[in-house]
Order: sequence, then C-alpha cells, then structure tokens
Amino acid sequence: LISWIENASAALPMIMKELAPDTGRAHVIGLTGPPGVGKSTTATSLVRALRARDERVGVLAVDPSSPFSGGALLGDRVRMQEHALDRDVYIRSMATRGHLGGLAVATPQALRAFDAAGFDTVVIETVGVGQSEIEVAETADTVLLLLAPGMGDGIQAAKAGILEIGDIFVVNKSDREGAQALVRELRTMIALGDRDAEDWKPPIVSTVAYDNRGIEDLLASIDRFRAFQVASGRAQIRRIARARGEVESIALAKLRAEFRISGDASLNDLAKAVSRGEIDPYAAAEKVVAGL
Ligand SMILES: Nc1nc2c(ncn2[C@@H]2O[C@H](COP(=O)(O)OP(=O)(O)OP(=O)(O)O)[C@@H](O)[C@H]2O)c(=O)[nH]1
Ligand SMILES: [Mg+2]
Repeated sequence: LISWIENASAALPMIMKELAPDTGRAHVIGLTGPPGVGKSTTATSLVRALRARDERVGVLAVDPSSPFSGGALLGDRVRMQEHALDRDVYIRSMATRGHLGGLAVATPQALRAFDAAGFDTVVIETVGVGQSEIEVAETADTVLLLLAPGMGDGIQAAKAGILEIGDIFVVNKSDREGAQALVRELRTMIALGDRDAEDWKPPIVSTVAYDNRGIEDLLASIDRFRAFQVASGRAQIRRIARARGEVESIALAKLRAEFRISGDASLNDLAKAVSRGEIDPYAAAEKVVAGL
C-alpha cells in the first residue's frame, strides 16, 4: 500500500474508500528536529519501550536522508535490526518522487495505511527545517521536537518558528556538554511564549537515546499529553484540522494536474500576450482558471 501511495497509484481513491472505516484509532507521534540530533535513535528506543507494553508499532521516515532509507550508517541499521524479526513492528521510509503535492499528500495517506493495518502507535520522523516538514509534523497527534547541545539549536529553532509546534521538547545527547544550558534556554523560551493558563505547558525531557536513558520519562510525558488532549477535546480538534489539510492538499494537487493537462496550452498564448503588454497577468490568470 505504501508503495502505491509513494507512486501516486491511480487506485488510491478506491483503496482509501475501503480503508476509511478502519481508520481513526492509531496514535501518531511526530518526531522532528534538525539533522543528526538523534531522531532515528530515539524512534528505535521508543519502539522498544512501546513493544514492552505490547503495542503494535509502525515507524515512517519521510526524510530521504534517513538511516531507515538504506543510505544508512551501518550502526543505525544494526540498531534497527533488533526489531527486524518482530512482526508487530513495521519500519518504512517513504520517498515521494513524482507525487503531485509531495509529502503533504503522501504522508497522511501512508498514516491511513498504518492505521487501518491495526498499529496502535505510528512514529513519523521528519527533519524539521522547512515548511513542508512542519506541515508533516502537524499531521501528528503528538509532536516531539528534538534538539541536542552544541549546535545552537535552541536559538535556531526559535527563529524558524518551530518551537511552537513542539508538544514535548526532547534534549537528546544529554551525555554531552551543554545539555543543561540548552534545557535552561528552552525553559526560558517556553515561558516567554504566549500561552493561556489552561494551555498545555510543554515539558522538557532529557534523553540519551542510544542508551535508552530518559525514554521512560519521555513515554510518561507522551501519555500525559495524550490524556490532556483527549480530556480537553483538543485531540479531536487536531484530527479535524489534519483531515482538512488532507482534503485541501488532495484538491489542490488535482487542480494542479488538471491545469497541466488543459491549462498549459492556453497558458503559452496568454504568456505571449502578457509579455507584449496586451493583457495584464491577473486577467490572464482568470482566463486560465475559467477554462479548466
Ligand atoms: N552522544 C550521543 N550521541 C547520540 C545520542 N543519540 C544518538 N546519537 C548519535 O547521533 C548520531 C545521529 O543519530 P540519528 O539517530 O541518526 O539522528 P537523526 O536525527 O535521525 O539524523 P538524520 O535523520 O540524519 O537527521 C548517531 O551517530 C547516533 O549514534 C545520544 O543520546 N548521545
Ligand atoms: Mg534519522
């Protein structure tokens, strides 16, 4: 199914129709943060902790440079092998070549496949630097923002506006110098953010992912956030927002495809006219849209 989603198969509308009644159960955890902070390692540790609770776990890596994609560092591959023979763990990376709408369309559809297949938790790893990664993180029920000391990440993250998307902050590589300083810096930034008293206050969890240190704490924070979201009705609000984004990006991709088929020819002629000053670009755009 995920291969079909990657390749934007023409069968997807039919498949998604069949899957729809079986979706809505999986808890989606988004793992995002700058390159190399330890997202894949943390995902591996989380899988181990969730398996100890007997959950079925899926991992989806949407970053093409991710170790899960096979362009991997040997160490990471060895680490993931711990789960390779476990039939209740499924790990996949996803490319979106040729997919109209790219990740924005493909990611939520892949999550549907995991969900319908009966996974209790799906961990989705993205690199949190660009807008599309932020969009992907927004498809999650719970967003973990990973940072690590020694990169000036705290400040960078604030600049990129990604501090707002974190439900839980993880300071990984806490075995390294500067971890405490980063925690303090984050605490100040969170306190400065404008939040209402009844809003969730994002906790900061310190971890050493490759030693499993702090992972139980992280899981406890995830559980607390989940309970808060469900009790406050925010879990549902986020799901509706996710569905909205899904429909919108599919609709826009469809429009773009139609534009390529029927809008392109008229566009050439109109472009000539615009370049000669015979028509203004707004009027030309109106004509193209009207002709679709
Ligand atoms: N010192 C230290 N190193 C760690 C820790 N966790 C992960 N690493 C190492 O950091 C490196 C990057 O870890 P990954 O898990 O691949 O990081 P990532 O964020 O998934 O990287 P990209 O997917 O490439 O963005 C690896 O060499 C890990 O072994 C940690 O807690 N402490
Ligand atoms: Mg990775």
